[in-house]
Amino acid sequence: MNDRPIDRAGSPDDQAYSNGGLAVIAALAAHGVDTVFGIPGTHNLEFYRHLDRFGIRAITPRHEQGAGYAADGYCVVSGRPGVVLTTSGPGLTNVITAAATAYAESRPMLILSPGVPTGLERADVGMLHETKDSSGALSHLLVAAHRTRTAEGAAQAVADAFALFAGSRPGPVHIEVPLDVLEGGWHGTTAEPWPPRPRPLAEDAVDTAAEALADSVRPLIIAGGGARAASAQITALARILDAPVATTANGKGILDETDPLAIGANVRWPAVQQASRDADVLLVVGTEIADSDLWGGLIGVQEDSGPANAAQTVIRCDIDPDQLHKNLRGDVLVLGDAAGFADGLLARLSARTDADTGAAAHATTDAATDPGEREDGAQRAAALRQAVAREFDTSHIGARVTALVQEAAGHDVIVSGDSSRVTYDGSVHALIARTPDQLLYMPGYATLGYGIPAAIGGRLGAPDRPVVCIVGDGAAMFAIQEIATAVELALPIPFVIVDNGGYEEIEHQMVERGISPFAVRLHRPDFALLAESMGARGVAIAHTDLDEHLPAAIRSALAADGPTVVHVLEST
Ligand SMILES: Cc1ncc(C[n+]2csc(CCOP(=O)(O)OP(=O)(O)O)c2C)c(N)n1
Ligand SMILES: [Mg+2]
Repeated sequence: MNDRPIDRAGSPDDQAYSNGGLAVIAALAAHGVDTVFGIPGTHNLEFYRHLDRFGIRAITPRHEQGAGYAADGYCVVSGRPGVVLTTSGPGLTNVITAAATAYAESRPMLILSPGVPTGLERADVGMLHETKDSSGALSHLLVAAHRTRTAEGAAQAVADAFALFAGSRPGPVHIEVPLDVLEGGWHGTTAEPWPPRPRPLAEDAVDTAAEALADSVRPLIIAGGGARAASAQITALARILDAPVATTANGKGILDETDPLAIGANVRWPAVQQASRDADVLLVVGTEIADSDLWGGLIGVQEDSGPANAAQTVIRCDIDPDQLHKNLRGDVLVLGDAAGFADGLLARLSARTDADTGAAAHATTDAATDPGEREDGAQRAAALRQAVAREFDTSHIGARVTALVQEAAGHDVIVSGDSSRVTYDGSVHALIARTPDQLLYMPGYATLGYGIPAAIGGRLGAPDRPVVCIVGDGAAMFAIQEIATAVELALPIPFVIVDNGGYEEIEHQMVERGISPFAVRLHRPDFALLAESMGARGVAIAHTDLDEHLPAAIRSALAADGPTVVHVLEST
């Protein structure tokens, strides 16, 4: 059935349109939302009606999954939750994979949709877009899914979602506004402004953590996506402790990767995992240290490793109490926001340093806290970087393309990637991030079709920064239609598609299992021509000509008045 108009209550005057849609959009505006990603449909127009009045920009991707990933890219770059507006039924179910990605990566995403009218829940009457129980389905996949009963309740649900994003482990939230509520009257006022205060820290746990760190000889810091907003504090902590810092992929750039203490987003490599066991104090901030980051390895001294266990103190900080215990025991557990925790540690450690300096002047320094005993952090980090360099194949096309892109686009380039080898065997390690917003990626959910829309959202979130998408051919075909969105928005994004003729990683896995490869070699579209058909520029470069042609192609794409698809052809 095609979308068809529905009876709409109200007259053209503003008062008549003071409806549930207004309650929700006013609440978004009150929480600082100025951009929403979504596709309009018959049922969600009473959301759309009010956007302009609040100066909220509507971005229209070509598929709701693209809307979700663009919202995610926007969020990572801008630091503000991504908001997605779908219609009921298929619009909502189309965004589910992006929402599940936001859940896996702990990133805030607010999804708003209409739902069947009150009283028609599970009625199965054949209404347009009718879905058996959409908010029931989403409640199983998201952090929270609310089906509201009133316009006031819908506005409150928006405020609650922002409170959750600011005060808990972030993730996706869905608010379903029944059609009768969306289109029915509302006489309320706007919601509380964002953000609310972070939760207070347990001071005694911070004391214990500071003491352990002050006495440490070989400290190591592991920072994850939950510490992205604490980059300045983690940097200061690394300095005061002379401690090397390794990050997960989602934490990439928390410590400038050119810093002498930086090990990079390299927790996957055995040398770094061994260093995590050799450390006497391991400080783990904002990460569950997930297997999707460790590739089957382990971080830290595990419970069953015998006597060595006693030799290591593990300090963990997370905003989610459940995360504090995942994948590695913790000896000192700090529930709270990473920046607040790191500030608390810094205050205590610098007070101790001052006291020690004073004591040293009187020749009474306690040997156990003598910073002279601590191993040289920069030397340890340099040795680890060298060990990683031996393990990481810099000749892989993903590493080469990433290095050439960064050389051409500048050190502050934002790179979006996908579940392609060019990303996880390339950009994750080869990109040299100075700040924690330079890699748009989803290592946990590892879905295909993220990179193209995420780059669009990223560029919208940082209009003055160079944003480059680098993805495989398989990943590109999951979201190629979003090139048309970038054309409409006139975004000068180079979309580099590294084409190896199919699902190479899966082909390798088939070979490893003794399966003769099939279903993985794919027809190779002419991506440059396809781009041109959508109004973008298209360039093709043979992999043998990368050094010669890729930097110039990237530079001219970044200076263009719209997107460019750069088709890099590998021989197969
Ligand atoms: C939505 C989704 N479907 C299937 C997969 C399984 N999968 C993982 S990698 C991959 C191949 C991706 O191809 P491409 O982007 O060209 O990267 P390549 O492996 O060739 O480097 C596939 C099919 C997935 N991760 N996500
Ligand atoms: Mg491929």
